[in-house]
Amino acid sequence: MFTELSKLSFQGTFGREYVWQTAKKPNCLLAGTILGSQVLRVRLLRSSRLDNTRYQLADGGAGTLPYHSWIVAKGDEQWHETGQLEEAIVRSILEPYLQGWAIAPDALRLTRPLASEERVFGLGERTGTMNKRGQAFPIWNIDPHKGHGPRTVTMYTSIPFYLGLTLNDGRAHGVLLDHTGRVDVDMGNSNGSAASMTVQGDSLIAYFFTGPTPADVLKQYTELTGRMPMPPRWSMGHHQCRWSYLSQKQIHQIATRMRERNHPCDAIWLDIDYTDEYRNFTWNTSTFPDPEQMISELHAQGMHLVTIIDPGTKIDKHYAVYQQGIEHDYFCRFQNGELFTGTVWPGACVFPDYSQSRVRDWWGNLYQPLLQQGVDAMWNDMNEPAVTNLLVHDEPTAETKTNTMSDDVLHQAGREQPTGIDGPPTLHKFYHNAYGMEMARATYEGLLHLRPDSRPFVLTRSGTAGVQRYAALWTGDNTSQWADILMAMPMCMNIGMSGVAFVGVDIGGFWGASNGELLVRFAQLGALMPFCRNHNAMGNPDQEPWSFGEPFESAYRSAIETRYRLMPYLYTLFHEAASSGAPIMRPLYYHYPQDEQAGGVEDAFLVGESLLSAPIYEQGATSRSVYLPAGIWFDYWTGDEYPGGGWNTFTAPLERWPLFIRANSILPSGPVMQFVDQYPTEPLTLTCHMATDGLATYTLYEDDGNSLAYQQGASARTDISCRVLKDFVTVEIEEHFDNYRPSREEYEVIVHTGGRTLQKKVQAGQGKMVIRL
Ligand code: MIG
Repeated sequence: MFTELSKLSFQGTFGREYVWQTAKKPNCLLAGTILGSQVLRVRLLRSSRLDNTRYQLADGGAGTLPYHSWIVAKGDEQWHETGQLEEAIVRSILEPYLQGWAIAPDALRLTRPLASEERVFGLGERTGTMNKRGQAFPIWNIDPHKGHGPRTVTMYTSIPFYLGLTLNDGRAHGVLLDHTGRVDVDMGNSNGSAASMTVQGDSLIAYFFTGPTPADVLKQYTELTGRMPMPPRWSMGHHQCRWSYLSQKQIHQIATRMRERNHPCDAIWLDIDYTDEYRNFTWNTSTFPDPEQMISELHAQGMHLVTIIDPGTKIDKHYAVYQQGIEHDYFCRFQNGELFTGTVWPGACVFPDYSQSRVRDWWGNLYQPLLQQGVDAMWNDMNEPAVTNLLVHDEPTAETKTNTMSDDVLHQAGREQPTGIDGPPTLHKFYHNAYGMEMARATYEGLLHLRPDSRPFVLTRSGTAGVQRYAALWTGDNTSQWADILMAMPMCMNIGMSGVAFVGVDIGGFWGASNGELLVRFAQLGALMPFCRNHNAMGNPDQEPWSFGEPFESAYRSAIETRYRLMPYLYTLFHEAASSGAPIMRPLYYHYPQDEQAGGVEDAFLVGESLLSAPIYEQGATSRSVYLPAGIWFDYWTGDEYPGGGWNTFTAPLERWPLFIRANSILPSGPVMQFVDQYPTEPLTLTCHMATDGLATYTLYEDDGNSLAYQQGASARTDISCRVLKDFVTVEIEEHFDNYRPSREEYEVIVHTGGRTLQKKVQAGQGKMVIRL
């Protein structure tokens, strides 16, 4: 039974917060504040006292809020914009957000109105339709038994953030609950005009982002929860993974085949079977007798190696990681002090308590031997955490709370220093969704510490709001079936709209047998997803690019070659995500928020602002219908022009899929390479697709692709513009090289306009160039 808070009386300001109290018992407080000019926070406390102990932020910096947060990365003292607003004004801004708070004996709830035209996006990794309006589900990370389908209620990564978009006026706003326990979300399911989010416990903290565009909401949301740091360029290439490549010899064969058969590839991945009976940080020395030799051969081929590490630590008194963890008390325990154990691949396991910074530091340093042997990056799996002995009995549609750690494990966090860096000890029940993210954080911070001059690359399966600060995300165990190509699009678009730009699905599908046609269509989807990795489960037929012969092998290759050609464009988009939180893979409404039709498109996506990809997701299909928003669009393959603002059917023989370029845009591209850093991008091609009377501008971002120097501004920005006015076509290039100079001799400028193609080569490095074509 929930009682809505009413009869609020204003108590005054305490620090930055404006505090209201309920008149009746039970006494509660609502404390609100404005951060920046478009971010607000209101928190409900089941208490008549405002707790004002300081806390520490996820990035280790000091904050001024009186509570601890795993999600938030920017403390109150770092928001400057509001200045000196008058008290009465602040109160009037906050007042609309004081409605809809309710309390029950063991739960708290926030209810926000849903406008009649409002659609609901975001909410992290979920199957089903992109618009979540009308649905109810829990936010609770689990490993769904045997993959996921349209009815899976919750998955590995859930994010308590939604973006509301009213299509009639194109306005967007966002709501985040700063909560890592279970959240029961109801987006207009039980009451069509209300969105509610319910948590257990004594405190409910919500942030509101005022938009008004989808891009503004993402900017505001990621200013609070953090942004992806630039990953190494090689991680944007094509990856080949398998559960499992079983030997050093096999790794050598796969890498060599990639090169011999000209399949661009930047990394090979080792799944759990490289280890000594699933002990983390060990090798099976009979199948991998000389990892260093293996890795140096890979490096000589321009390949990288990524290894998997799970949290489950084998209980084995002869195993050093177990010994150290026991000696220093690094593993999770119940409140009564008993160790939490669960069965995973190695058999009975204990689990590191990543809520403690001393445990994260320890775990981070455990990667040292692997890095010394040359391993390039890490893959964290099973970090919901998944406990498989329970998984067997799990019925994911009915039960979402099993197959993971027990609610009453007590994470020690800051232990006897609750106001220190990690905050106070927390029950698993309230920490659960942060477990995977904090493991990824331990990995990311460990890699950064051990290799301070290189950008870490970490892939995680589990996470929550803010995980983008530490890792890229893949969507776990999909299936080799047509429905999964379609399902990937709304899922990944919503993940991108939840602040996690670096995302992808297993190309070819994980469970079940793939086939040539399905694999090719999967590769065409993955070719323009931010993360591009082929992965397959044990026991299935092989699905490497060559596995099904011709014509599939060539079609796979050409999809991936398209990605490599567009690498300058993708790289610039990664930088945009790192600096403003913009997704790379974008729903159409992101750029066309007032377009009713665009708002409903779930089977196509924008890559940045200029490309629209519409993968094939039906067996045997050689055409499909595509919605093109208003404007003119150019077919990527043929250069044909199409008017937007409606649906059209486009052909798609096996080796192609519908892919379009928006008119009045500039697309940078380079030659195909076998791995991203094989050569400098030479020549850099700037293709301008222009209306007969048009203007396009673009800024290309480049840097060294691997070091952290970009954080000190070592980068190249090249401003390009193209103007077409009847017969006059002018392209301007202006280079800004700031402690980084791309090695380049020339630009190739191509302009498509009014059925003509104009072309010129220009010497690079002249600073500013005006080119008339
Ligand atoms: O229970 O490590 O999602 O990508 O290949 C399966 C084996 C455990 C699940 C991951 C998958 C990986 C597999 N893992």
